[in-house]
Amino acid sequence: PATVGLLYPRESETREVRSLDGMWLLLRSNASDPLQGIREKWYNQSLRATNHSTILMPVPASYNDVTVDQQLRDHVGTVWYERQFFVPTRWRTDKLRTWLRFGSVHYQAVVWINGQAALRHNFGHLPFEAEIDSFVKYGSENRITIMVDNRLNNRTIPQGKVLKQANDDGVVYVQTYTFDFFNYAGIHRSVHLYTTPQTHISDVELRTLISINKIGRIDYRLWFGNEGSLARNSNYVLVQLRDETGTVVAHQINRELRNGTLLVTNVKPWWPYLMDPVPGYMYSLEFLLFSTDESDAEANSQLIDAYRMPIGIRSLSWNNDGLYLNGKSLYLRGFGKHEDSDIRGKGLDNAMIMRDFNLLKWIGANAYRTSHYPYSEESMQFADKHGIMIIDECPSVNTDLFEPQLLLNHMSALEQLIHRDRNHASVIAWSIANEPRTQKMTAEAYFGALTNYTRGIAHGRPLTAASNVDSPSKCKMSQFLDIIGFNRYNAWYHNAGRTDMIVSPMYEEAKYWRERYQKPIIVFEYGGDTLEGYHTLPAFIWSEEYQTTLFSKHFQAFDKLRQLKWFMGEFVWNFADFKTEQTITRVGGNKKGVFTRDRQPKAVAHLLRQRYYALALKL
Ligand code: GCB
Repeated sequence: PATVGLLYPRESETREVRSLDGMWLLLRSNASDPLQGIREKWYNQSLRATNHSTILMPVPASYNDVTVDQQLRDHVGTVWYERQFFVPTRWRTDKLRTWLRFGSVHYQAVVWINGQAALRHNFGHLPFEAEIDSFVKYGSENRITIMVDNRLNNRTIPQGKVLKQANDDGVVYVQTYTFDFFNYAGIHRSVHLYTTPQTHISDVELRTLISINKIGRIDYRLWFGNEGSLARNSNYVLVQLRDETGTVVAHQINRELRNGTLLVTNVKPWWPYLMDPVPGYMYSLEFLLFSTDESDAEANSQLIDAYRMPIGIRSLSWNNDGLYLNGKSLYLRGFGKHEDSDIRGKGLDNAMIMRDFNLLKWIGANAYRTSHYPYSEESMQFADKHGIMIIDECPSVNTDLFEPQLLLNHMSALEQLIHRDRNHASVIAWSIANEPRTQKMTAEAYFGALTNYTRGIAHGRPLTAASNVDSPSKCKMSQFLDIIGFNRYNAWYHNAGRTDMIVSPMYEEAKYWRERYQKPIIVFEYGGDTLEGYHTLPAFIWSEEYQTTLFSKHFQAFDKLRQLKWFMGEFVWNFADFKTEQTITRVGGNKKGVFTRDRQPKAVAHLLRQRYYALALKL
């Protein structure tokens, strides 16, 4: 679909990319009147020209924690953003197409260019774009206006409920939700303006494989904008693979234009961190679209479009006992994470991403789950580059009230996620949901249909999900999955304080899931809230000692489970502390982090580091 941003915008000799990040204007609509801006037609003029007061707001960032205004932090409904931009006349004279792309906006976005509705999108955490040539004024100033609506209802992914409540000032709308992270909103990731030629490469799909004799195989498929102008005898694509030094190691001239296969001898496979001295080896794959003069073939070729992308070459396979990368069985040492930090909320921050990857490597992890929504494209590129494997989760969390419109939206969220991330070497599985209410009867038909659909577009990856039903036999979803994941909080939500009740329940439960479904088993969440600097001896809940004891007991269970070939990995909840909605069970947010919210280690980090390195190096 035209509104789904597919290829990451990259500069080349035929493409320009401009950033629209920076300071935008923000205007909050009346809390009791989310459609105020539509009625008053705020898109028709600058927000400054309305008689409401605007503030400056950085993009990318969540708007909630930037100001000291409680109403903005807790706002339910719409806010409007605006900025000006220029489009050079040259883009028209050169007959370029102009695209506007949002990395993500949470949750619903409607975009106007110079007062004309240009695009809309309905999910957080996923990119969207549109061609905007017909809306822009070349060689002069343009205005972009966007309405962002953060309301979640029983058909959004994830679900929520907006309640109308009486308060001291009259009535107020309150957003409620059952998931355990703050519903940050705003323009969360970068905004780009970019160009392509009229005829251009519009989408790329890759699959890679490594055969025993060190031959790498890349199967690719291409799509083009303005496809009708291309013909077999007057166009071709030069496909070149370059290694990290820039040397062309494989190339091909493709006159079929659509599909092709590239073979690489002596390939350097993509390996996860600590599985090889050179993890995350990335080649660059280059697609050069040419037009030729029929009379003399390639000699007079003209370059039409050039697109280059990083690519890691590896094989991925699975069976009922495990997941295999380049033929080697994987044991995942990982985390559930969040995109969350002070002030910027869920706003993209490359320094934070870099810090997180440095910590992941410091601690010896090799994987994380993008709990509970797709993470930034930039972080996916980092994961490729650092050899960190990704369980890629769609934004469905605590799904309830399984009904047809929700199912369609859930399918769409998965389609958009897979479409965006299918070419990443780091992605080893799709997680279709976190803790849906799968004990309900209606969950069975829902997940049957959802997995059936997703399997058709899964692009060589297994399907998984995180279940938390208390008994495997009651889960109406797991029967449809390739890898069974479960979340369990022994000595926290179950038997708080009882670190003597971890090893056996964890071991027995994993075996129970296995017996029931005969699939590989992974623990996606375990942990306990811990206030950094709070020490108790003997260990007491919320102390650093308690977290350390709780982890070490889990390690005993995992070590027993590792003797069984189907046990695939252990993911801590959580990598770092993160913000939640206000509740009496959360002091300043969820504190189950191994790192604090500002990414410094708690005591348990050192213990986990010993374990993860020992596992990696098979000590
Ligand atoms: C869970 C959820 C996660 C929560 C966590 C907790 O099971 O999947 O989103 O943050 O428990 O700490 O309660």
